[in-house]
Amino acid sequence: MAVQFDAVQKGHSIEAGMNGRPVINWPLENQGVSLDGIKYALVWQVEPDLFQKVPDLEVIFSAGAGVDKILSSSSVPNVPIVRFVDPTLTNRMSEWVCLQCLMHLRQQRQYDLLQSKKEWRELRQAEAKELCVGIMGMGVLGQDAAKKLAILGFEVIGWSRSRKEIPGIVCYAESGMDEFLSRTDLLVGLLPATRQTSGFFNRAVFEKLKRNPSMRLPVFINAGRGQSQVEKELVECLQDGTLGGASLDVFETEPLPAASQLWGLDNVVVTPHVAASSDVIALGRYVDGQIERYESGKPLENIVDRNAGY
Ligand code: NDP
Ligand code: OXD
Repeated sequence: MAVQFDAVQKGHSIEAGMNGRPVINWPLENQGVSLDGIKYALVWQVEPDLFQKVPDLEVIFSAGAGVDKILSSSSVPNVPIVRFVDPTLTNRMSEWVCLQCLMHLRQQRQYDLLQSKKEWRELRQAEAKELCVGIMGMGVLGQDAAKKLAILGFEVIGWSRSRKEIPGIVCYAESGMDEFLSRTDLLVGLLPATRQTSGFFNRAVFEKLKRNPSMRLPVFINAGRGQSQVEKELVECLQDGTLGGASLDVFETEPLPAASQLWGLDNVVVTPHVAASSDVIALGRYVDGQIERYESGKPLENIVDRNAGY
């Protein structure tokens, strides 16, 4: 029996993917029901005392790829936490990242402005191969986006804690950060929210990016977590030309407050944390598959490293 706490999108049911496995939706349907004997929980947002109500829990499944909300709960028990890794999510993220890189390459925001003024004017057109996309966070999502951006013709480089070996993509580890930034026109953030990444994307980082005065560059594109960006400095950098533009799917505070200046800057794309929403049926199928593995004695996959925080 799996308990799904809050991972349902309205109108969709996780059960459709779960191969007949019984599911309790909590707390919507079962307030007051005992959760003794429940072994599996599927969670996204976590109430502070949630896990205390499930004494027999053996595995926690995250309804998303990120687990920061789960790890920030003070009551999280010492059981494996499995994050969601699935082609449906990975493909969606790569679509969003490629879309944003192409929008900035093709200066779509400026053409939108020209259209609003009924102005017929051609802007200088760079080719993808003239721009370097630097991806910070070369995990499941970063690597897939990197490969797809390379197919589109961009020069792609990557940076992560441990250096990766990916044909055709120059990869850096932590110590190579300054060189990585100095080569980057389009900076893509796909980092998890951890103690180490908190406030990471700040003025000091943006100032180290490659300068390219012929286009509105460099550009910051973030779909990792809002906690990794310092929005006050980001806004200032967008206003003083340190950054030529941004595409943001994640924010320090979500929903993005109406008072945020990010809503109104003309070269900033704002999307409401939808770059790669979890597909509910795929999520059900994934959790069912992992439970089947666990119950047949095989190791669970994509277990979170609690010390690293992702
Ligand atoms: P992974 O765990 O596969 O990858 C994380 C990457 O970040 C790894 O390459 C890791 O390095 C790197 N990393 C972590 N901490 C540091 C650090 N301090 N310094 C340098 N590199 C670091 O995660 P995913 O690719 O699956 O997902 C990434 C994040 O994307 C999620 O944690 C989530 O926050 C976000 N996300 C956002 C969504 C959205 O809709 N906006 C949807 C899904 C996910 P190493 O490889 O060495 O471990
Ligand atoms: C995730 C997300 O982590 O949607 O999966 O943010």
